[in-house]
Amino acid sequence: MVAKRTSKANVTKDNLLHYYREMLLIRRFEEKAGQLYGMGLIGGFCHLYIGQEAVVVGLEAAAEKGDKRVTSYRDHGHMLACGMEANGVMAELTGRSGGYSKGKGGSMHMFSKEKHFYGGHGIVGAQVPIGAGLAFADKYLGNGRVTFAYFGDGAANQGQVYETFNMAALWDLPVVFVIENNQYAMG
Ligand SMILES: Cc1ncc(C[n+]2csc(CCOP(=O)(O)OP(=O)(O)O)c2C)c(N)n1
Ligand SMILES: [Mg+2]
Repeated sequence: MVAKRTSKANVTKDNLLHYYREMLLIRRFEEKAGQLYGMGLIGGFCHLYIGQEAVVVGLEAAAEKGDKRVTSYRDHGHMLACGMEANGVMAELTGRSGGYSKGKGGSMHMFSKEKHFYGGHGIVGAQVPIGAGLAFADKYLGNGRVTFAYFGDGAANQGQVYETFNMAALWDLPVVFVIENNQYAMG
C-alpha cells in the first residue's frame, strides 16, 4: 500500500541523540502542559502524550519532506515531532493569539500547512478517512508523498476506520495507518 522508498533509517550517534532530544522535548512539554492545566491556565481539554513519545519520533524519522500527518486529539507530541514550534503550540494551549489557531482552537485543534500537519481531531476515528483523503490527493498528483494517519486503540472499532482501510486498499493509497495502543480510551 505504501510507495516503495529506498532510504534507510539513520542510526548514527547524532541521529540517535536527535531522536532522544525530540522525545525529551515532548516529555518536558507535556509535563509543563499538565502543570498549567492543573493550575487552570489551559482552557478546554488537554490530552497528554506522555509515554508515547517514541511512537511519533520513530515514525517521523522515517518520514520525508512533504509527507503529511493527521492524528487524534492527543496531538501535542505529533506537532512537536513534525517541527512545529513549541512556543506556538503552548501559546495555543493557553489561548493566545500567537497560537497555531490564533488561540481559538486549543489543544485538539491545531494545524500547520507549512509542516503538513492536518490536526488535531476530537471526533474519535474521524482523522482516519481524512488521512486517506490526503493520501488520495497525493496519489492523484503523483508526487510520491506519504500520509501518516494515527489513531488510538479505542478508535480501532469505529466503522469509518474499516471503510477507510477498504478504500485505501482498493485504491492503493500511499497511507500508513498507525494504531497507538496505549491500552486505554482517553482515561
Ligand atoms: C465519535 C466519538 N465517539 C466518542 C467520543 C468520546 N471519546 C473521546 S476520547 C474516547 C476514547 C478514545 O480512545 P483512543 O482512541 O484509544 O485514544 P487515547 O485517548 O487512548 O489516545 C472516546 C470514546 C468521541 N470523541 N467521538
Ligand atoms: Mg487508547
